[in-house]
This record gives sequence, C-alpha cells and structure tokens, in this order.
Amino acid sequence: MNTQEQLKKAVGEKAASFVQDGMKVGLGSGSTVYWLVHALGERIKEEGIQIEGIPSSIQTGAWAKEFGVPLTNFAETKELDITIDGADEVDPDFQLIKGGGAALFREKIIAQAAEKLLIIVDESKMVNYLGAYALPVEILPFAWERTVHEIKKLGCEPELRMKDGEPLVTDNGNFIADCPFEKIEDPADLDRKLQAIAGVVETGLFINMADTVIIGNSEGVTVKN
Ligand code: ABF
Repeated sequence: MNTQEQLKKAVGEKAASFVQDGMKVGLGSGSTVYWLVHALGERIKEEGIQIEGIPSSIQTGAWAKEFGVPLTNFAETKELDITIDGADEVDPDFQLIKGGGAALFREKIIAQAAEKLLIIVDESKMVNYLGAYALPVEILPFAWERTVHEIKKLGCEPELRMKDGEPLVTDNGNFIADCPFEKIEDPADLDRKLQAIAGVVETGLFINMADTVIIGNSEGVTVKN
C-alpha cells in the first residue's frame, strides 16, 4: 500500500471511531470512504456494534455488502445520526466542493439527513478559497446545452463530463457540468445563483453543512471542529 493509501486508511479508521452502536450512518463516496466502510465492517465483526448505513452511490452500497455493513433506505429511515463523506476541496469555513465522483446529489441528500456531517480528506484538499477544482454541477439531460449556457454567464467555461465518448450519466440519470470558477469568493452566493437555473438539479457546493473535518497528513490524523 502506498503512502497516500495508508493516509486514507488512517483517516477512514479514525472516522469509523465516531460511529456508535445503534447509529444510522450516511456513507459517502470515494476512495477515502472505501476505507471507512472497511473499518466499519471490522468494528461490526470485532465489537458487535449494530449500525445501519445508507450509501450515496451504487459503488458504496457494493462495498457495504462486501464488508458486511447492513444497509437501510429512506423509506425506512428519514433521519441519520451521522454522515461521513470525502470532499474535493474544503475551505477554512468548512465550505466544500464535492462531486468529483459524480455522486453529489445523493451525497447532499445523506448530508442533509444527518445530525452531523463528518468530512474525511487528506491535506491536499484543504484550500484558502474554493474553485481551483472545477465545481461539479448535476444538470438535467433535457436542454443541457441551455443550462450550460446559463451557468457560463456566472463566470466560467463549463465542460460536460464525458465517459467513453458519451456524456457521463449519474446514478440519477443526469449529466455533470464541471465548472472551473478558479476562485469562488462567495460560495453561498454562487450556490444560490446556480440553484436558480431551471436545468440545475444540484450543485457540488456544500454550504454550512460540515461539522467536523478529519485531515490526514504525513504526521498523522487531525480532527478539526
Ligand atoms: C466523494 O468522493 C466526492 O464528493 C468527492 O468527489 C470524492 C472524494 O474522493 P476521494 O476520497 O477518492 O478523494 O465524496
């Protein structure tokens, strides 16, 4: 395992220690969450804790099955105790860019459903301003060209995310526009403006949602509240 992977494993394990017996847990997406789900599976086996998860992607659901983490759904459960997820950028106010893995819509649903949102990242994701990472925005396939045209007026050159020569289709049947704003001075304002465009389903800006960030670096793991 390389150093980067070891860091992700350490962060995932630390995050798993925040989960208590009986909790309903939102399980995010991405390679750091892989280690979280792995560590939760270990705790279930070794300590016998009983938890139920709701995954934010088909991939995370498959990992939960692989590591023996029981799943539930929003038909059964409306509120979660904690959601743990990765991020692409985190600013000093804990505002986030997410959606690099194209799962932002379901990630926002499990983030909103949870009493606490815990974000797990390596140090490279901590930034002074959001925006160097192109902001993923989930858009309807219908009239996507028009939606992109409107987004462009907010000050970026959006690119439709492609996969194998076709537009990438999310778990919800939508497209992703990657929007390089470079430096987002007011993330809440940009989020409001994007949400006001009819074809926008959801944005990768997670505003005032994260409570705790667990950061991995070469020295170890730091928890920030
Ligand atoms: C998800 O995983 C996304 O919102 C974000 O794009 C990504 C981070 O993944 P990784 O942990 O692989 O860097 O939570």
